[in-house]
Amino acid sequence: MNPNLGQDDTIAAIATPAGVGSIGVIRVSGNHAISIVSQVFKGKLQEFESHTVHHGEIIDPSTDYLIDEALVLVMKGPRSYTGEDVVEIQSHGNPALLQKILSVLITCGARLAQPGEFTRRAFLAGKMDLAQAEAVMELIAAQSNAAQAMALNQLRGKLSAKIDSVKEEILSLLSQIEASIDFTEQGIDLCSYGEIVARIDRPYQSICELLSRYEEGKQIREGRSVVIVGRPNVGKSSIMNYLLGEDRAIVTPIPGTTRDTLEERLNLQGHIIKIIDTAGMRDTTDSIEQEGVRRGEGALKRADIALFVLDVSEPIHLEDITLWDKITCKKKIIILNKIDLPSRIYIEAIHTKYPTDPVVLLSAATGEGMDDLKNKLVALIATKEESEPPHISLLRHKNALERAKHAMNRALQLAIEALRGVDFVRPSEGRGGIERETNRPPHWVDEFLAADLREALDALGEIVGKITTDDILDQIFNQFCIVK
Ligand SMILES: Nc1nc2c(ncn2[C@@H]2O[C@H](COP(=O)(O)OP(=O)(O)OP(=O)(O)O)[C@@H](O)[C@H]2O)c(=O)[nH]1
Ligand SMILES: [Mg+2]
Repeated sequence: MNPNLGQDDTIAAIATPAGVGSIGVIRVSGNHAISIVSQVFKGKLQEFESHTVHHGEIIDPSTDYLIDEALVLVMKGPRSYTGEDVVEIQSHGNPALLQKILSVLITCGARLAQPGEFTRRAFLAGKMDLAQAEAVMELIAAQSNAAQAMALNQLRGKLSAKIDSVKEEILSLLSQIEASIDFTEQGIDLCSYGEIVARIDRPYQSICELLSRYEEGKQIREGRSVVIVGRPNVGKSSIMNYLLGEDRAIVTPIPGTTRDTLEERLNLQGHIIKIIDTAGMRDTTDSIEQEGVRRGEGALKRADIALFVLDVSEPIHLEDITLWDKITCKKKIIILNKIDLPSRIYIEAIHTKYPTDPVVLLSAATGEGMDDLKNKLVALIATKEESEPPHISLLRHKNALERAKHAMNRALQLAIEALRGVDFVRPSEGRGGIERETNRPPHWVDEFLAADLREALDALGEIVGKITTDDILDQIFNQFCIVK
């Protein structure tokens, strides 16, 4: 944020999207929000109770000119989004009118809000942590039900709660190790290395679990990519067109019609997917087609889900089998297309050969089997947002978790080595028990362990914003739309 712009300023912005609407909302936040709006609103705003709505006239105080009739909502801090006094003006949704009200408010002492400044203030006031603030932006941008559910979970603190519980475990171990360091001279052990290993491993596993959900979280956020592959002429482009409901790709009876990959976005029962049609895969000497096949193979490698299309009206080709071996994505559907024609494939054999992959009998010509294809596709895409642990979908969170994971792994390896060392020099029975202080690894082991645990805590703290620099805050909040 521009360092010349003060945190104490009262800020204002139009909250509703650009364009004409039946109503438009202007939001004002800051210590002087009520006194500034009082100058443009005819009515005793100062005396209104918090969280009440009032009808009145909005005027230009320099001329007394009536601008509009509006509803005004008063929310006094700290019980407001930003924690400060907030006033919202609901006027008619004419963009010129809204601009006029905004400029009058600015003349009266408000400042135009920077992108993300309302949410930044909410974060600085402790109304939400950083992961929740980011969730506000994610929720505004979410394009599918699943992405909305994921952002809402994050906003409601599910990710933050998980991070906090992992931090709590690490912190309690760290404080015990630090106490151990202080008592080393007296030969007092506060916990054994066996226990330390177990207590590092638990949060370490939780971090790994969170990281393992990143790819899926990213796919939910950005939409999954679904690639249609098969040898030439099996009906890939026809399937793409049917799913899109339009003649997007060229379809002809000539094998090798599609030359380039073709991408479109599609909303399938509330799930956004990126569907990609590819050139038919075959060995060819045509250099344009070769490039098309190469691009198709690249799309197949990057895709989350593959739709592998076979033509039932022809026997299985060698090209079908070669292509099958190239499909490495975990999720796939086998489509047996052209079932309106006499079948020359023994369908049972497909089920037997690929027992775990869903198979759809389809006709892109008549539409038969399309609902089955959509349902099977949605079943592959759908995730249970309530399941543990929460998804992470932002690169910033992934990077921080990776740093935490490395630090925890270092600590884990060191603790395991220390544990082995104690076992190797265990004194013989019957000589007064185990003299642990003489067999303990050197004191620096505990100091290194403490340093690694602290590093992991710092990295986790960055996610929820306990340890954050102004630069990081700028990077995050600058991505917001102004009014949030
Ligand atoms: N009878 C019948 N014909 C189909 C069906 N699906 C596609 N076709 C026909 O099969 C031919 C090839 O269809 P496309 O959709 O172009 O096949 P493609 O796999 O995209 O082919 P390339 O782009 O060459 O790789 C066209 O003549 C389609 O009309 C189907 O379900 N039944
Ligand atoms: Mg095609």
